[in-house]
Amino acid sequence: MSEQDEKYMQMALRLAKRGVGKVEPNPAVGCIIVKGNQIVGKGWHKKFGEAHAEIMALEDCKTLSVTPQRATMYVTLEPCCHQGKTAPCTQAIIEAGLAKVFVATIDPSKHNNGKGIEQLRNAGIEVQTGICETEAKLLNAPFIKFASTGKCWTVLKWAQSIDGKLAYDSSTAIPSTSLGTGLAVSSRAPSPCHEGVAVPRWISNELSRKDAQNLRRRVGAILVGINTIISDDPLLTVRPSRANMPLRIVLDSSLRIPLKCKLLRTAKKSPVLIITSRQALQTNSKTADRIAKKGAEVIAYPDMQGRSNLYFLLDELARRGIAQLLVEGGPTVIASFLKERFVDELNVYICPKILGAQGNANITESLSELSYEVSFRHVDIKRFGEDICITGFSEKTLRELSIIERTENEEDRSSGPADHTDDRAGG
Ligand code: AOF
Ligand code: ZN
Repeated sequence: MSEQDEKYMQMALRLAKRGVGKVEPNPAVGCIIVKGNQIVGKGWHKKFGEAHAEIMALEDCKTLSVTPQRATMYVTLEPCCHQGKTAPCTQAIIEAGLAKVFVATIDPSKHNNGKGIEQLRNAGIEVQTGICETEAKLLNAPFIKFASTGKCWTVLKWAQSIDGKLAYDSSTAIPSTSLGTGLAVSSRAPSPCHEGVAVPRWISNELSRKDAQNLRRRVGAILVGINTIISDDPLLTVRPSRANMPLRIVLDSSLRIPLKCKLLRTAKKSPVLIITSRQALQTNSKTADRIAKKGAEVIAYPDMQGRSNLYFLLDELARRGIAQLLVEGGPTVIASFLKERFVDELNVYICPKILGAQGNANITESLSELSYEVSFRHVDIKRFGEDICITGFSEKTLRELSIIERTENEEDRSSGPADHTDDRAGG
């Protein structure tokens, strides 16, 4: 594999990225076709349900009036060999008469998982795998997790002040100079749910909030705790809207959700799921009926026998085929996901403000009982005006998915009890 091959695959990866936020729960895939040192076709999977990257690239060859016969293909994911919403890509590649295919990484789906590569090889096409493999796996890590384990990829997202506050304190007066109004107070957003709230006050700036919208575009469900609904009254929708809107989930163990909140007012247009306790469902059955009439679904946790309710939630999401979940707060909910180690990806917006007593919902306090460290890898830092956003993947997840290598300790554990007879560290 040459430097040039790697360059072409990097190009294909850049094309693939254009599909993020539009193709999910499918993977984002890019493809380049090269003939005689010239790029003759480019393609990427543009939208869920539409043509795959390879088909787009083969079609693209027509614009240059070049036949892809005897050409080389660089594709970021193993070509599919099944009839899905579209016809198998392997068939199209074989029929087009390509000589060689470079594949960055395997598609671990049941319908593929090496079978696509095998089909190409059986047809006499040379296939080389593993080029830019880590980048390709990172790009589709949520897809890889769901396809190989059936479990949903969990993204935790919050915006905080430098002193760790996720919201403004609604009982604190603010100076008129900062908002141009008298004593108007609110938390992160304007809230018609309760009296006395008039002015939107966000922790993060508009650019950060726009970026957070991109996260929502990727996922099948967005989750918040009931306190976030009561204090912020968020809509939790994707704007501009898309055909299959993410499921909006509220963890509300006592059924405290205000019937007039934005979420319930829009439940008929965009699905809402309220998860509560069995006790609340029994004692407030009329409230549950009213919520259901608004178009929301209400379900109760089963008896978890001491295990966290989040196990039920994640099983339920898997059952519904939801591949990615975005957890948007507040601090109690975020901490409960971290306590159970249910985090695959992190997005934290840090805003240049120290809120002191004007701040509320302190993430640092909620996390103070976490008994272990959670580490993130492949970290990136982006700037949005004067806000910054730190993103990263859970180290544990990346190891479990073999995206990064397991440590020696982990390998010891998986190959049985460690033999300490030659322990030179001396224990
Ligand atoms: C490819 N190239 O660009 C993508 C692939 O329902 P369909 O027909 O869109 O098939 C979706 C499945 O195809 C998806 O689960 C994954 O296994 C594979 N995605 N394969 O050859 C592509 N997006
Ligand atoms: Zn395909």
